[in-house]
Order: sequence, then C-alpha cells, then structure tokens
Amino acid sequence: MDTKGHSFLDRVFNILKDETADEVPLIQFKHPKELEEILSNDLDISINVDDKELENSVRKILQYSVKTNKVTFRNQLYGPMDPYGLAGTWIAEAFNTSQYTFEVAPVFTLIELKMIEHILKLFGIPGGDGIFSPGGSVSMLYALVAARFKKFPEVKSKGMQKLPEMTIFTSEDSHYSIIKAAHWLGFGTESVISIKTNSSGQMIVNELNKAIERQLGLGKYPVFVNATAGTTVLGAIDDLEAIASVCKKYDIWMHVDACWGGGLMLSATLRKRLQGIQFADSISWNPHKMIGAPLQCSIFLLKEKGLLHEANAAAAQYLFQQDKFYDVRYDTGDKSVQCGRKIDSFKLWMMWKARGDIGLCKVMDHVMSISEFCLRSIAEREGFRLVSDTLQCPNICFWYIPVFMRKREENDEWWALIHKITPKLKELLTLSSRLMIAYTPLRHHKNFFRLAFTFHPVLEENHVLEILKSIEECGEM
Ligand code: ABU
Repeated sequence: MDTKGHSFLDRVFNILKDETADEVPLIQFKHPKELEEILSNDLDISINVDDKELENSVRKILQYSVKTNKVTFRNQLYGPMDPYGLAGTWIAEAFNTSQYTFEVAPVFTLIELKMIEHILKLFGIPGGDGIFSPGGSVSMLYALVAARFKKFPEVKSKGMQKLPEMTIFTSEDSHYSIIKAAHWLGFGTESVISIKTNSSGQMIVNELNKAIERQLGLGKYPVFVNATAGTTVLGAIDDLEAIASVCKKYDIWMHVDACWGGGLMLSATLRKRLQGIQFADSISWNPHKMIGAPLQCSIFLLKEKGLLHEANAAAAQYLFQQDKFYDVRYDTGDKSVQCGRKIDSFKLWMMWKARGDIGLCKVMDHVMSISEFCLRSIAEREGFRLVSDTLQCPNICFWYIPVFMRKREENDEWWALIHKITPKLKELLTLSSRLMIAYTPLRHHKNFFRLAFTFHPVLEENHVLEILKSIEECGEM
C-alpha cells in the first residue's frame, strides 16, 4: 500500500497554526518577479523533495501569502472563516464527495435540501427551489437561463435564432457578472441596459420604467431585471418593492443579486432593508461573504419549483438512470450546470447547526454595529471624507485627504491629485503590512477607499480605530 503523504497530513494543523499566528504579518508583499526568484526552487515541480523539505516549501508559500484571518484584511468582501465552516470544509475535502446523485452523497443530498428549504423560508419564498453554486457569477447565469427558459422553453433545443431580441436591465452600480453572463448566454453585452443610480447607489426606479418603455418602443423584448441588494462598492440596496411592481406591470423576471447583502436577512432588525425580496423570481446569496462561510459557498434560489431541473436537465443515462433501486427524485445533480459539484451546503450547515438562527443573527448585528461605528468615526475624523453617509450594507467608502491638501481649493487639479494619492496610499499600507483595503473610482467620483466588514471572531471598535490611524500615518509619510 502506498502510504506516502499520509504522515504529512499530521503536520498540516501545526503548519497552519504557526503560519496564521497573531505575530505573523498580514502580508510580506513582493512583486511577481521577485517572488518567483525567492520561491524558485519551491515552485519548480521538476525538483522532487522529501516531506521535511515539502513542509519547508509549504511554510515559505504561506509566509508570502495574504493572511485573510487578520482584522486588517479588508481588501475584499470576504475575510476569515467561521471555525465551524472551516471544520465543514476540512471534512468535505477529506470525504471528496461529489453531489450529483443520492447514491454517492446520501446525507449531503439531504443536507443541501434542508439548507435550501430553510433559506427559502428566510428569504420569504417557501416552497421554491434552489441549488448551491460555485459563486455569484454562476448564480447570475442560472438566473438568466431560468428567466429565458420560462418565457421561451424552446430555447433549450432550438437556441436563440428564432427568439425576439431580449433586453436585460440592471443598475449602473451592479456587479459585472451580468455583462459576462449576457455574453456567455448569447444575449450579447449590448442587451444589458444600464439604469442610473441615485447618490446612495440605488437604481432609480423611474429610470427603469422609462428604459423598459423605450426598449418596448424599439420592438425589443424585456426579459430580466436584476435588482441588487448590496452593490459591490457602496453596498446599496435597490428599492426591491418598487422594482417588483415594475416587473409585475411588465411581466418581467425579477432577480435579486443579494450575494453581498443577503446576510442581512439573518438579522431580525436588518432584514427589513431587503423588504420586497419575497417578490423576486430568483435570488442569489453568498454566505462566503458577510457571514464568513468558507469560499466558495453560494446559493441560487427560485420561486418556482421544478423550473431549475427543467431548464438545466440533460438526463445523462449513465448517471441519472431512472430505474435505480431508490427514489431518483433525490438525484438532484441534473438541476445543476456542473457535473461534479462540491458539498458546499455542508459548510453552511455546520455553521448554522452550531450557531443557530439566533447566533447568526448576532454575527450579522455585530458586523453592522462595527460598520456603524466605523462610519461615525470617519464622519468625525479630520482628513477623512465619506463618499456616502447612508449605510445600507457594511461598506464604508471614503477619501483620505492629507494635511497639505486640506486648505486648498477643491478644483479639478485637486481631485486629480486625490485620484493619484489614494492608490499610492494603498501601496504604502500594503508594503508596510498595516492594512489591505480596496479602492476604486465610481461614476464621477475619483479614486476612494472601500472598507468592508464581514464576520470576524475578534474584530472590535479598537481595531477600526487602529485601521484609521494606519491610514492617517501612511497618508502623512
Ligand atoms: N463579487 C466579488 C466582489 C469582490 C470585491 O469587491 O471585493
């Protein structure tokens, strides 16, 4: 028996503990060529090594990797994992299960069904259907496939040639996955009509109405409205009730991209921000964002039961035989666009089972209370300026204005300098390992920072103040 590798597994826990310990820096940033040089022997797979040398290589690889468990990792819309989720991931990986049929994933199939049932109720669409997908972008593909199939079931066999020219509506601040999906599914990127947002980043519903009328006037077929609950940058939540009325009036599929903001549904007080989500035909939510489920953990939900299977099934006989010895309705894999599919539901089940609805509500409330503290602190702090002072999701967007610029006239030149200073400041923060933070321009706004908060086991207000102090100190270097 080849047992090579088994004893290496015993070392892994210690490696991970050491390489993510408190004293380990957030990042030791090296530019790509420099990094390639430092790790050249380690990365070269033509050099085979024994377990000790492999451990050394792994440690070196982790040394130069970003420690997403730090409170100062604020670069993206995810952070450290819920430890129960991590336990779920370890078990899931160790079992190496693929979720297509009941026979190879009996309990995990039931777990996915239970999770979907619970989450459908939470989002106000009990009795619907759903699937765990590899991320929000794939969920967007699912949503468009379902909407198109619902209107034109013949698309599955005949394709798009004989169908009317369809149009898709989304806000200008929405996630770019809709552009990719429109391309992949043959709608074409020009079929995506971008609707203007207000200063808080919410879709202007009156503009949506006008755009639909315009497209109808041009003889186009409006098929899909993508409302966003938690835009990537500002964290804006569209007026879901108003958008639902428009969709109803014109009989258009309403999708809610709640990949980011869906976590708010866990909180008894925060969920009203997504009022109207219960009218959606489909919803996507990524628990791997705000609540710290391990990447990837993403869910696609639909109001209509059975549609997901009808729209996606290919009935492969070698896998989904109908004459099996058990109830084949539990072979849920043909609802999916993938064949092999990881048991992502298990990670979330672990978290939910351990924390319960009440525990997850507390997680969400804490994330928002830290964000509110951060917003207040930024509003009061000299040299910081908010892009928007409405906090819908835990995103805080702001500029840092160095002392030498504070008394100058804020003309185009001034803003052009802020546009350059923001990325430079990010560079300094990263190179000094003090903070990883996102920055972006948005519409007419010049480059600004986005701080986003997610589940963190130790994140408290003092960490927020440390983060702001780091920005100040690097900003005055
Ligand atoms: N949907 C991924 C978002 C990435 C980010 O803005 O951090």
